[in-house]
Amino acid sequence: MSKSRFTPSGSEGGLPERSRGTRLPHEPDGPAWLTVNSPLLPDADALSELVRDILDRRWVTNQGHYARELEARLAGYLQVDHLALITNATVALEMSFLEAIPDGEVIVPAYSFPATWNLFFENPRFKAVFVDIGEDFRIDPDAVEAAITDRTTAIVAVHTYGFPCAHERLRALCEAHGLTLIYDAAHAFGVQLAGLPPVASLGDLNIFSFHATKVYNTLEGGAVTGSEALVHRLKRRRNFGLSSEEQFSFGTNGKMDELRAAVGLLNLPLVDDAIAARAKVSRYYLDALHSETDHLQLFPSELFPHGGVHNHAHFPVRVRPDAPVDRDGLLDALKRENILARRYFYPTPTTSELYRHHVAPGALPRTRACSLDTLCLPVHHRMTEADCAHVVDSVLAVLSA
Ligand code: T4K
Repeated sequence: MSKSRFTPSGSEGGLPERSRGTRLPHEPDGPAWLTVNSPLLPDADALSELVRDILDRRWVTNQGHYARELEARLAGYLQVDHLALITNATVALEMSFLEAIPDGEVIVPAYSFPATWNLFFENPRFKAVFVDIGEDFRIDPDAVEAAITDRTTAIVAVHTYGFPCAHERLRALCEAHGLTLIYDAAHAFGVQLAGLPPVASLGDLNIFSFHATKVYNTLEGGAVTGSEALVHRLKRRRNFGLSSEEQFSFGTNGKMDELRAAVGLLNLPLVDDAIAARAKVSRYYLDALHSETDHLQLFPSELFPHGGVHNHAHFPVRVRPDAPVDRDGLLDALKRENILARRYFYPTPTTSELYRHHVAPGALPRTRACSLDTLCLPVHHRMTEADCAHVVDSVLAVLSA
């Protein structure tokens, strides 16, 4: 019996088997789940060979052979001249904010992962000004414009789910008001919109996550792209601020070790096939769920942008108010079928006690709505057609109840 995967070389015909699923670390003897994501991993023998070489060299971190090689190859893949590899995207964001944003107010969407804004609350140099998103999850440029004051120093925008922001509007606002533009591109590896430069070269700085749950990963990891001068300063900052044995400025430890760089090098040639496999999952869902648009809002033109390249990092759906269940009802029903969808992003500052002093009651209505009605369905390169059918059948069973 064939066990085809959604890989370019695999046969797609007749897919009776489901993939084996994932056991969660806190449920070692529990069921295998069809998870929202699954890490892209290299061949074990190929990795062992690189691990042996790293051990032979006895140089295991601090800009070693593999980290330098990966930095060069990623710059090529993302079509930029300057890239710094960082230990994870959270540290990369924090370093970028400290290095590139003057003291003042920073406009940032409340609909994101806490890594996007946490530093602004813990560092007195900054004040976060939350703004709302549009119906398509991306920061609303009109809300940004309305939030600019003479204390504003930067806009931090997020290419949520890999859907690129309204870049031309944001860039024009930054130029008009002298602001720094930083993109949290954690979800946007390899994305490109028709008529625009690659996503890695849109912002003054662009931060990517290479966490295991991302389209491309180094287990944990991240990178920053930007101008030669800024990337140079960030390379110094990731090494405690040291520029020589005797000279230092402010910094942290943001380096990537050789083992993770080796994983990254082996994963890079696999990523295009993985994205193609993800695209097939998206296409399957869109085709199978399009008759349910009274109950679910889908995002076909964001997932398959005309003339552009998307990476299928996530497959978000919004559960409409007149659906027979709400978002959490759908989440629970899928769990009963061993499908682990995720509420990215929930909570947000509109639904979390922690930020109650920073969000006025009733403010940011679209952020609040999306955090309560959005669910990300499983999408990853290991899913079989039978996995997709299981998800779709489970969703339809709930919606037609
Ligand atoms: N900016 C944005 C917009 C972000 O979304 C993120 C992170 C960041 C910045 C910061 O990036 P990093 O500092 O992490 O580089 C995950 C990730 O940990 C996080 O990276 C990600 N965004 C966030 C949206 O999701 P959880 O709590 O959902 O992860 P977890 O452990 O529940 O994993 C999700 C699913 O993935 C599991 O159900 C199964 C699968 N999985 C996960 C891991 C770790 C595996 O199959 N194998 C694994 O090893 O946070």
